[in-house]
Amino acid sequence: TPRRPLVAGNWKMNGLLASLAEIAAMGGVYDAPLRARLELVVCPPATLIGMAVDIATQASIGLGGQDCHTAPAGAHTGDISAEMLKDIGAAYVIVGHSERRAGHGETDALVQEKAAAALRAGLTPIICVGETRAERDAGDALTVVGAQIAGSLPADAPGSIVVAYEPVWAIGTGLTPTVADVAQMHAFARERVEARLGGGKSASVRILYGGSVKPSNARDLLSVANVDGALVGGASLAAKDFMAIADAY
Ligand code: G2H
Repeated sequence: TPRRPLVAGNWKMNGLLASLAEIAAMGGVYDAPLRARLELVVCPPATLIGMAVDIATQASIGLGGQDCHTAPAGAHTGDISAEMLKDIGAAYVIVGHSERRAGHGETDALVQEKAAAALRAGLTPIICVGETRAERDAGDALTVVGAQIAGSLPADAPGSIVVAYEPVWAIGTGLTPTVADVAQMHAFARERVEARLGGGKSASVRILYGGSVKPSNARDLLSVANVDGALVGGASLAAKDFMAIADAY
C-alpha cells in the first residue's frame, strides 16, 4: 500500500501538565525503524498542545487538536479555531468525533464545514464516522456510514485527509467489531470516499479504525485490508500501551 500508516492518540478531556512525560516517553520508543514504518500523532487537550510542541517535534511525533470552529476567529466564546491550532504547532485536527456529534449536536453539515476550515488553515482533518449499536442491529451500518462520508467530507478535499471509522458502540466499551465486519466497512468506506472526492483520491486517503483499540487487539485490527492505522482513545494515555499498539504494525 502506498499509504503511510497513521497511529493517532485521542486523549479526549484527559491530560494535565504531568502528562507531557507520556509524550516524552513515546518519543523514547519511536525510534528510526518505527518512524520508517508509521506516522505517530497525539491529540492532547488544546491546553497542552503548545506545551507539547518542543517534546513532540524532537521526537518526530505530530500533534493534533480534537475539534475546531468553522470560523478563523470571532465572537465564539470557548471555541478554538483551526488557525489557532495551526499557530501553536498542530498539524492535525479531529472533527466529527461521535462524542461531539452526540454531546454537542454536531451534524454532518457542520462537520464538513469544520473539515473545510481545517484544510483552509493548513491542518489535516481526521474526519470521524460510525454507526450506533441500534443502527448496526437494524442492518443499517453501511448506509449510515455511507451517508456520513457523503455529508461530512468536503467535496473538494485532497487525498491527504484522514477518515476514522469508529463504531459508536465500540468506543470506550472494550467491544470491537469482527475482523470481517471491519474489512467490509473499510472497503465500503474507501468506495464512498472515492464517490465523494473522485479522481482516484481515495487511494491516498488513510482510513483509520477507532474504538477500543488496545495492545491485545491491535495486530488483528490493523492487519485488515484498507485499515491504514488506528485512532486510539483510552489506550493512548499511557506511552506503554500506545507504543505497544504502534508496534503492532
Ligand atoms: C474512540 C476511541 C478514540 P477508545 O472514541 O477516538 O476511544 O479507544 O477509548 O474507545
